[in-house]
Amino acid sequence: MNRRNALARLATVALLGALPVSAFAADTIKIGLILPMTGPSASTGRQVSAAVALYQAMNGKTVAGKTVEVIVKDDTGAADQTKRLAQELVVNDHVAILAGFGLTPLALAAAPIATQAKVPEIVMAAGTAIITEASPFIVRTSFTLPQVTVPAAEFTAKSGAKKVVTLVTDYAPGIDAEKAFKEKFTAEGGTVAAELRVPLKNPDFAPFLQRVADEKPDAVFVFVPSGFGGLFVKQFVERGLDKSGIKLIATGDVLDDDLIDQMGDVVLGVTSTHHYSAAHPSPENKAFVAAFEKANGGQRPNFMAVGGFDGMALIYAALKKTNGDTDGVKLVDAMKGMAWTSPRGPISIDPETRDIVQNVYVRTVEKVDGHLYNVEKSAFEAVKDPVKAAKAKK
Ligand code: VNL
Repeated sequence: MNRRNALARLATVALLGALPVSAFAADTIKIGLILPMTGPSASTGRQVSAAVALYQAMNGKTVAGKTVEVIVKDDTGAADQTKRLAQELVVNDHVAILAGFGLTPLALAAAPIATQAKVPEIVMAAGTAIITEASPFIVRTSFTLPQVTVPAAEFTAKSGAKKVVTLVTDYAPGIDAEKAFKEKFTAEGGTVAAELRVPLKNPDFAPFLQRVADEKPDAVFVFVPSGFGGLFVKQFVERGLDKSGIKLIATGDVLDDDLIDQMGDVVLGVTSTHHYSAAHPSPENKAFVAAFEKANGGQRPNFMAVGGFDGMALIYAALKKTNGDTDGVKLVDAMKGMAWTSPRGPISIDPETRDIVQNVYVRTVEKVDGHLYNVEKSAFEAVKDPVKAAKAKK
């Protein structure tokens, strides 16, 4: 550590309000993995942490001659906890990297810590477009809602639907999806007749589904976060909407691989758009799914798992490139422009925005060997987050 770095670190420690402790153990690189391991989004924590563990089981725990140690912390889905844990991990545990972040408010809560401490924040799960703008140390391996929603709006318009109702969970990623859908669908000549927002906490979809039925649109476009799709589909069926002639079109969050096989045949034929399906037909994905299922009692990996797996791939590749140097600026620089083949297909990190560039697939629910899967039918290739792409053009 040179003098300037040492001073910067002391200043950071002072800022964060803690006592300076011993210097880094140079042969161990620590990653603080902050996730909702309990609470309503526990499935996301379980998927991401299992995939991170699988990455290390498949690729070893050593990079550039150093041992990579992952410290998992449960923020229960509460942003004040995320912030406190990020601070503790930086100050007390001297983590070189913060990772995880199951929901948008949690990713945003850690951003000031990443900036102050100059520690990379790898967002493996959350999906609101603006997240990467909250700190120059944020790099994302999940997706953005506008990225997967614009193709859904295009598909909906091409399918001949003229009048649509949108139904989203009422927080940042839902609003992102609602806006992206409306902008693209109206540009294609369609009309959005109603924009319905369902509370994030303890959602009851019934009154909103009644509104959908009353509007009699050609289709309903839906986003709910991972873990909530089962309840949505159950209430959709209870209200008889599966027999109403109103076409269901969703982001892949709704037909999550974690839950889809329990949803029943009512979802057969439903179209969604997303960046990952466990049915993605590539050798990389077949190996990933088989290893994940083997390590997790048959549990299928979902898009959250792939975000965690690729986040680790990115961290390992960056550490290789810096030859084990954990300087945050050097690590983020190493990550910019990185490109590789993920279980989801080809991906890269946009060097301008630090956001992920990836294929977005149009999928239909089908039965494969007696189980429900989102089977990919076509792809929009190398899609950037459209919100930041539009800003860059101005
Ligand atoms: C978010 C976006 C969370 C999409 C999700 O599941 C999801 C988020 C927990 O940004 O909060 O499927």
